[in-house]
Amino acid sequence: MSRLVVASNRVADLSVAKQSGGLAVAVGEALRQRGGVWFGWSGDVVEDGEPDVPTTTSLDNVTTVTVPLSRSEFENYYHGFANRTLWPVCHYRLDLAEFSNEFLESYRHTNARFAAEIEKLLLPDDILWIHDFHLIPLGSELRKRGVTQRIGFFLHIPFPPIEILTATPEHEWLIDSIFAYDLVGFQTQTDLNNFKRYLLQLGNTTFLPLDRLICGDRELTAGVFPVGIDADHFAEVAHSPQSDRIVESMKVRDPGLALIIGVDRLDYSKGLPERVRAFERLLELHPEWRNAASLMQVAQPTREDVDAYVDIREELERLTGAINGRYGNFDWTPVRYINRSVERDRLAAIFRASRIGLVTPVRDGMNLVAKEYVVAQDPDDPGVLVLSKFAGAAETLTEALIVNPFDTDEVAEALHAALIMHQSERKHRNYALRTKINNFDVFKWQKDFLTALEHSRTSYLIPERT
Ligand code: GDG
Repeated sequence: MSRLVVASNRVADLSVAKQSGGLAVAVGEALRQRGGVWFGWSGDVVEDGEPDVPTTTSLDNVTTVTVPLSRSEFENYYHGFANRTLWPVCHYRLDLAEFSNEFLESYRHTNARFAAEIEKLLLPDDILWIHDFHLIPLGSELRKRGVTQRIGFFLHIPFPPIEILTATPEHEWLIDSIFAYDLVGFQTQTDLNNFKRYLLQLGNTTFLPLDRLICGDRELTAGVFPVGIDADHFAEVAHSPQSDRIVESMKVRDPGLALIIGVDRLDYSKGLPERVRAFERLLELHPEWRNAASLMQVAQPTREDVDAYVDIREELERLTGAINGRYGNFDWTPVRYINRSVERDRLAAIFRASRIGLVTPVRDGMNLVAKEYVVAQDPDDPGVLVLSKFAGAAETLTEALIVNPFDTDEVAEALHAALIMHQSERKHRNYALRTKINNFDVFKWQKDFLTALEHSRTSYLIPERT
């Protein structure tokens, strides 16, 4: 088995990976099985003139190598091209996208710098797995340096339709750089179709069966690899003695209250204002839920240096305040808004105690919260998942109540339907969803991607190996 080299924006601490979620566990497991290196940003920013040497730590056969960003890289590469250009473009939000040559140059330059660092770590038989929008051109930068090993790329966020992508200056360069990879993976068929439609319209790609794509002298395999969760572990945490205690104390504190739970980074892609409006509409259309149902929204702060994130936070706080002022009373708070991170164990217990998991992004690559909510339920008396059709997860989780997050009335009616749903239907839906989530967990995702990468045809094989 080849050694694995992973590159992603951030690197998980492998000694505590279980706490940080499934992705870190799955990548960690692949690295431990094969031995290898995990490369990424340390999270530190160094000022001009300060040393920016990599930090290396090793645990058994896995080494993590992290580098700081310079102040200018942090502003222009990370908070610039990644967060202010690519993130909004890939979430269909051209209105929020900022285009600047300085951002683009820094994005290219930082990826080139990372490539130089990674090249030093490589052995001839390694395979490389690069993650997400921060690092799209990393593969082509590695190729420029003569790297011939197999390289795969996985995009965690949506691939937008051509009509949106072509508004991005230098989009041809960006997409062309994907052809440096041997395998490119997307979350959904929609994303893969968007990618292929872009290539079709640009007209310089030959399409072969099994999504093999030829452009110039390069061959690339494209595929759909929906990311999953560590389902067994999350279900276990949700049913631990500590969770039992949390669930019990929540019942004692608010007897009979139907809790609707939302958990998201406070990001404009997650549809949070739309969600609060839909809950308010539920109270208008079905007043029997006043004093009887509450929306609990955990909104972990994120990217607070970017204006659009300040705006979304203010809008959410305004809406929450207004609805609580209008409907709340001494005994009942309609919306409980928690603007900080909650520990993972507690989250699992809160999911289990909630009658509805409300996951209504206006655009989302996959959405892992939807999957976590389902497996945290008590299979004999489960809650209901209400899921946006614009989450990648909706492509497979078809037994959820699928809604259009922009249609306030539709979401409100879905909430009502979920709240009155008979136990037998809830069990039936939960069983079907749980089976899919268990069968396609994060370990299968990791294995499927790496197997496909190892079997991908590549025009970069070192001559003596072909
Ligand atoms: C990107 C794509 C894709 C959230 N709040 C807290 C907390 N969380 C955890 C959740 C979940 C994770 O963070 C969020 O994952 P999502 O999938 O929902 O969203 P993104 O962060 O946007 O991730 C997304 C994903 O990559 C994987 O490919 O699904 O579409 O955008 O695990 O539970 N965890 C804790 N406290 C919180 O307050 N501990």
